[in-house]
Amino acid sequence: MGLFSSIKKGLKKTKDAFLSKLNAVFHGTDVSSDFYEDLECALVSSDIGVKTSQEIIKRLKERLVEKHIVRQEFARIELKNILKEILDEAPREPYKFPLIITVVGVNGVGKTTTIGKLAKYFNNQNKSVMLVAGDTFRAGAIEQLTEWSKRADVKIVKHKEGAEASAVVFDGIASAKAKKCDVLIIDTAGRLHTKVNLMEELRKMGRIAKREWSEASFLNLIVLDATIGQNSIVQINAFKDAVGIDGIVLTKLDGTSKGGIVFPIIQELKVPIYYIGVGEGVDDLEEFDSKSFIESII
Ligand SMILES: Nc1nc2c(ncn2[C@@H]2O[C@H](COP(=O)(O)OP(=O)(O)OP(=O)(O)O)[C@@H](O)[C@H]2O)c(=O)[nH]1
Ligand SMILES: [Mg+2]
Repeated sequence: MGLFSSIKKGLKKTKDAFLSKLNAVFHGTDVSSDFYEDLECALVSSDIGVKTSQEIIKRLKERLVEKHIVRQEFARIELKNILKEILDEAPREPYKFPLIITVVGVNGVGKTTTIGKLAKYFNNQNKSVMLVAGDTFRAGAIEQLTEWSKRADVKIVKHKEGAEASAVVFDGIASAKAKKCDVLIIDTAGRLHTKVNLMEELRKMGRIAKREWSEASFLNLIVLDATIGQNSIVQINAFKDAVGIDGIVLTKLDGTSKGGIVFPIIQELKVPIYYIGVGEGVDDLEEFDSKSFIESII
């Protein structure tokens, strides 16, 4: 499937919900006094959050005055432009190799699946990839990552269940350096952002990685389940404070109408979204692109 059609398919539920709310607001000819209030309600109920919805309304009001717009059809075009501008406020950094990606997040959000997809994504770009089975805690986690390594046809470094996660990272880096890998992707156990000792374990993994491969570039990606909506903001802030977050992967967009969550994530936190997950298969990962995202929902 082409890039655009795959994103469209993944965002269909978000689009259907968003459009029906917008159509209920943009039903007249001119922008009336109730218009902004109705629009704010539509935005807030589309998971855009109060703060970002108010910011969008503020910008829209200014824009319409500036351009002398009164017709709803033109206001709608301006709204689309503003939504796109917001998504461009936290751009992704280009990759530098060798690259160590540590994938973190709460339980069950799609970390391991995303790693499988990322492995295939880099492999397709002729990068040499190695996975590190840093989730030594959950039963079956190592086998699950091993399966993904086979599916994506990449190398994996693993220890036994119960081993110390930092020790696996240490070995993974030694092996990746020896084999001159371009990308090392570290799986981590799911953890509630409120668990202080587990956050300390993540920090330790990060310290070891930096010490052992100081020439590499580092990317901490948090995986978020899009179906949880507003709670994503809380999770990002907690992981950001504990280990630092460079970017986001938003998974399970295919199963939810809550895709509007990307707006407050970017507008309020200024953390870039790197990828979106639009299914359970190895190819169901797309680079986040503001233009195709907007075109897919509005
Ligand atoms: N529909 C859909 N399902 C997904 C997506 N990404 C992951 N999943 C599913 O989410 C479930 C959990 O995925 P995992 O990759 O095991 O999640 P995890 O974060 O590694 O889980 P823990 O290691 O237990 O914390 C699996 O059933 C995946 O197939 C996605 O983009 N879309
Ligand atoms: Mg996992």
